Amino acid sequence: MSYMKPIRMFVLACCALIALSVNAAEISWEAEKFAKKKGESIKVYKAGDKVKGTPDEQIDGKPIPDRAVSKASGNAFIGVDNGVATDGSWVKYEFAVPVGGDWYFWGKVIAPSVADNSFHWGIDIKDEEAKKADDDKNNIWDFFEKEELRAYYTTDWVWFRLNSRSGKPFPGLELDQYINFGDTYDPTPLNLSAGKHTFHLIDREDGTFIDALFATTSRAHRQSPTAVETTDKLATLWGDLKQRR
Ligand SMILES: [Ca+2]
Ligand SMILES: [Ca+2]
Repeated sequence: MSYMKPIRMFVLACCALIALSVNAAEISWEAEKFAKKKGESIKVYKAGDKVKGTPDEQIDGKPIPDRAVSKASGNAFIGVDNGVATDGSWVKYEFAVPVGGDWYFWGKVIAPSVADNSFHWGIDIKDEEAKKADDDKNNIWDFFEKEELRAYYTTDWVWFRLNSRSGKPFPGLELDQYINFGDTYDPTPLNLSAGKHTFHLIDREDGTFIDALFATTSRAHRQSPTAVETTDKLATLWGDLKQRR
C-alpha cells in the first residue's frame, strides 16, 4: 500500500528524535566504597572526623573546615592526612558501564594547595601494577597543578575531570580537561567496552581527599552528578557545572 512508506518513515524519524533526546548514560560511586584496599596511608573518614589538612600550607590561614568535611556525600570519604608519608596505598573500584564507548570521568576532591593536590590512578590494571608511579600503567591525577589554575585552590570540595600529568598512558592533560580555559574545550574520555572494569586510585600527596567518582557518556560539562558543589571562586571556571535539580 502506497501510504505505508511515508508512515514508516515518520515513525523512524520519531524514533530517531527520541533516541537523540535520551539522557546520557552515567554512573557514580562513593570513593569510600572500594572493593579492595592495600597499604596504610589512605584512610576512610566519616563526616565529622578530624581531617589533618594543610597546617603548613593553609588557604588564607584556614585549615580544611568541618563545614566542607560534613558535606561529603554518603557521609564519608577517603584520603591521606597531611603529614602522613604516602606508602603506595591504593583502593580498587569494580564498576560496570551499561554501554560501550567514550566515558568522561570526574572526581570530587579536596585539594587545597600545590603540595596537597594529586593521586595516581590506573584503569583496568592488575593489583600488582598499581603503583605510586607515572609509568605505562599509572597516571598522575592533578587538581589545579598547572600554574594557570593555582588561583583556584580551595578547602572546599570541587569536581575535577580525570587527567594525566604526562599524558601517558591516558592522553588527557590537566588544562585540556577544563572548560572555559584556552580556545577550545575538548575533554578526553576513557573508551570502555560495555560491562565490568576496574579503577585503581593510588596515593601520591598527603593532604588530598576524594569523596565520590562520576562518569558520563556526555562530554558536556553540565552532565554532572547531583551532588556537585562549586564555590564562588570556581563559578566562572566551571561555568554551568552546577547541581542538577
Ligand atoms: Ca601535603
Ligand atoms: Ca563519599
